[in-house]
Amino acid sequence: MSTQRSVSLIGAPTDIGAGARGASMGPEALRVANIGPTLQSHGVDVIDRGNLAGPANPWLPPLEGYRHLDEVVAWNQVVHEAVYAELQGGRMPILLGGDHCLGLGSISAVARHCREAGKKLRVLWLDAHADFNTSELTPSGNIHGMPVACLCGFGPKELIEIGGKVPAINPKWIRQIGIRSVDPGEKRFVHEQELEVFDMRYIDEMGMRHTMELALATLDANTHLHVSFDVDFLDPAIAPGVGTTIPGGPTYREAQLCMEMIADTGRLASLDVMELNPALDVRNQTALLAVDLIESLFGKSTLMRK
Ligand SMILES: [Mn+2]
Repeated sequence: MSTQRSVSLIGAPTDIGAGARGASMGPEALRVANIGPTLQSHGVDVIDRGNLAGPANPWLPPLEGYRHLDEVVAWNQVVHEAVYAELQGGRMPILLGGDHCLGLGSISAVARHCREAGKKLRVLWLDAHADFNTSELTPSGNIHGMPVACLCGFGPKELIEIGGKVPAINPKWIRQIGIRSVDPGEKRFVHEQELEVFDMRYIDEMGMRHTMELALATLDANTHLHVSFDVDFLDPAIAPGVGTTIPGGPTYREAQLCMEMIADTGRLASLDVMELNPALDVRNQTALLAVDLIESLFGKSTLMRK
């Protein structure tokens, strides 16, 4: 069993859904950190599709609970089409974000592909935040805090309908890992919708190994595994280059174990690498770390395993 060996890199250079500027530079920072050649060195066939294009960031205040809604819709549509096209072509899309609002375009495309191919879908959401806000619950109006809610059918019509089925996914297909910052109203909604959340308290008490065993349980040969990796998942001590750092995230070793256990399933079929913000990084260290972790997702292992 091995992870797909044909990969397409898709850059989405925008910070349209974020509360800080700079994630628009994420794709280039990942390229500077050698994401393509690094995957190639593990025998992966890599095509870099370059960057998608979409509207500029007008940097306006929220309107009726949403910031930049029209532009967020436009970006998610192009992301959806690009990710869907790669899956149809039998390649694994790796979305280089870009802020996490684009997880909607990406995962709605994955869900559409799975519906048509008769596959089951499991989504691992690695993040400090649940990203389960709605316009009524959000304190900020930043849509990068809403993609999971939108995927589950809660959000503006133009967004939740991307992909042609509402809801795009069932909350039962999601496992959230690393969560440590949830707004009060959002917390109630997470419980109401019965999202399966392995928060940092759970990881502290039970360990990353047990967490990942549960998050990856019941995958079978017909399961498409999608990983949506928000770089703010990581502890800010090792990953300063994000706009929404929250203390108390997974350490380097915990993050590696998380990625290695995903790799061991052999089921990884699509990936988002989101919220990397080079404007806040230190000598590209967060991009280099992200690439190091992605290598582990593709089966780089420490020396004792053959
Ligand atoms: Mn996120």
